[in-house]
Amino acid sequence: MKRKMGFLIVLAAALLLLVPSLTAGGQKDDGSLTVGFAQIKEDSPWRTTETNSVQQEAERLGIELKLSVTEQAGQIAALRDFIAQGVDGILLAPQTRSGWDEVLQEAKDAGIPVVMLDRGVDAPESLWVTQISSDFAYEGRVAGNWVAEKLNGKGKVAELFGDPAADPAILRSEGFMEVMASFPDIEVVESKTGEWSQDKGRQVVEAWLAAGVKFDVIYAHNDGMALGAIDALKAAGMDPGDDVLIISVDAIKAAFEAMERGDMNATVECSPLLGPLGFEAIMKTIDGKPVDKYIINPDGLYDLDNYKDHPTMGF
Ligand code: GZL
Repeated sequence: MKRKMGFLIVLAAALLLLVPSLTAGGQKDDGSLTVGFAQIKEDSPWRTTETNSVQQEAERLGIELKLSVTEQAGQIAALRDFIAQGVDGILLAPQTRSGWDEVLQEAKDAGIPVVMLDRGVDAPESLWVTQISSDFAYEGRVAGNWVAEKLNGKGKVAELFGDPAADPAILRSEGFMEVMASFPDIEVVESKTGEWSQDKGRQVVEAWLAAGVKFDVIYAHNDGMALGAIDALKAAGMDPGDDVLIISVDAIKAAFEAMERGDMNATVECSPLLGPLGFEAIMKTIDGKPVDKYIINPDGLYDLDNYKDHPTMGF
């Protein structure tokens, strides 16, 4: 009987030693961190560059990165999975502005800091640490002022909208229209979503051309849709960059190549290199240090006069 009791005591002690390493989520015995990143499923060079920035920074810092790439519904499920795993922090690139309150509350209740990467949400500021992004309304105003100058205050503009539910699209349009309001002789004749994609952007412009819509400028909320517009104008025998001016946002390499060919006229920079800032915000929060609620990346406009000045000729 005594031998049996002794065995049970040894077994219990061994289990107690094992339990912490089996039950802790991201908390590693060596003190290293585990961070979940809920990225948007989107086939775009901008999005790929952002993901690479996060992965490279995680590797540099020795942080275990759990990457999920899905549409918004999948992003909510990914956050719940990260919470269940007990990660130390979450990076979220929110596909849309709304729908986050409940899961962000769950993360807060679990004591897990959430950093918004490259877009904003309409959830209460108390539920997330910081938003790290460009100032999208400013980008829209920069584009609007460029258009007003190139048109000498008179002409027709067609707008290729991003995802109407997404923060950058909503604000890039608001900023642009704010400037257009000061130019009564500039008419925005069309505004339609190209869903951030080159293929859909091409389809939208093809339909405008087929319907006989006339415009002097296309303002696209991202370079992908602008490249689609270029495809459509060329297929119609037109000369993009001359017959129709093209301005967009993102400053991806393909936009600089299009400017080099004379197919495109301008792009407003929107840096995807957000990994370092994202992890810095998480680590400062874990260390109890203050983090600004909005960390805004500065943007510049690159057109045919200065595109060669960009340090990397695009992202
Ligand atoms: C902006 C980012 C946008 C890019 C688009 O921070 O969210 O998402 O401008 C992409 O190219 O769809």
